[in-house]
Amino acid sequence: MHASRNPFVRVALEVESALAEGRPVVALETAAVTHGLPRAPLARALPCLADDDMPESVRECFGASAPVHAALGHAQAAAVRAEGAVPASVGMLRGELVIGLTADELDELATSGDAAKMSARDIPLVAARGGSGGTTVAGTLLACALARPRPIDIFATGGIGGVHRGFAVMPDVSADLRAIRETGTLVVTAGAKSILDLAATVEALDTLGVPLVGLGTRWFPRFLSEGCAPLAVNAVAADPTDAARLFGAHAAMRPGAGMLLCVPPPERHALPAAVMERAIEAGLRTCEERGVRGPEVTPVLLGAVAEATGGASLETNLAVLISNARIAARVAVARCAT
Ligand code: PSU
Ligand code: MN
Repeated sequence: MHASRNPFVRVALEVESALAEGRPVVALETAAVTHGLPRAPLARALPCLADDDMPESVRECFGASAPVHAALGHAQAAAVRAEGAVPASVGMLRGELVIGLTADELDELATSGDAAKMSARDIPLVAARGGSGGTTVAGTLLACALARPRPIDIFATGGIGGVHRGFAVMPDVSADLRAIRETGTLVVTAGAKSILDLAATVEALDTLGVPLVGLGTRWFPRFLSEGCAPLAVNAVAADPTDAARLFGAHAAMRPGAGMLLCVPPPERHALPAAVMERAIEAGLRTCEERGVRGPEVTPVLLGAVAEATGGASLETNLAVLISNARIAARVAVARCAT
């Protein structure tokens, strides 16, 4: 008797074979593609593409006419491949949760006019209606758990959701936090998005018992800003191989629980903290004026911050999303080698 297939889930053959053979796989979210980035080409060349060590295959994704949200999806997948791992971009197309979107499918998702922003709770609802959507961290973690023949245990994002500022008045806490606790996957992230209350977010992760590992840092990073929040991580990984070692012990002893690998933004591309903070305050005012609530808060804030920094935060966000995909792939490769 063979296991029954889930009619709502499709695992790409390439991803399925890699999982079956114990080769490295990295899951990638698509809420940044569908809801986190502008749907137009960049106004100027992306600075991180000029880095010496940037793979040519990643550079090629950002043609002059390519809308940046679609380019990012391709670039993250190319970044994972360049490190020798298989990318599993996650998204829903016409009611089917796809784990391992092809380049054409990524374009279909990027150009879909009514893609939903899907956290875990939304995925079955959108599936039942035959809809399409991008997955948040929580949504992508659900896909990691549903992957066959075994779950995907490494995943890259830009910055996780968390506890929003002003939560005493409006308790907006991202479902990402609980999903990380409940899924046995390593999440590679530049800390939590600094549009949040980072101290409260770290406290919430502490309560949930999610271990924070810093890659070459003792402190929780500040997403796109340089410098660190004065919030200590629980362990420091010297390099991706060391991170794989720490995660290996975690996975063996706490199966079914997640871990965060906190990676500061690439130094050359990080924003001065004061610039970022002013932009976030402007963004929070925009949300207040427009009465933005719920899942719209994060995309509106990110957009307002990009506007207030003249596009600089967008460039840093892209650098972080690409860099985290590469680092996640290095950890996945190291994990499979041991
Ligand atoms: N990282 C980014 N850009 C993004 C996100 C992460 O650099 O747009 C997305 C992730 O999908 C994350 C979501 O799960 O923002 C958080 O949304 P919310 O605060 O509504 O849970
Ligand atoms: Mn929220």
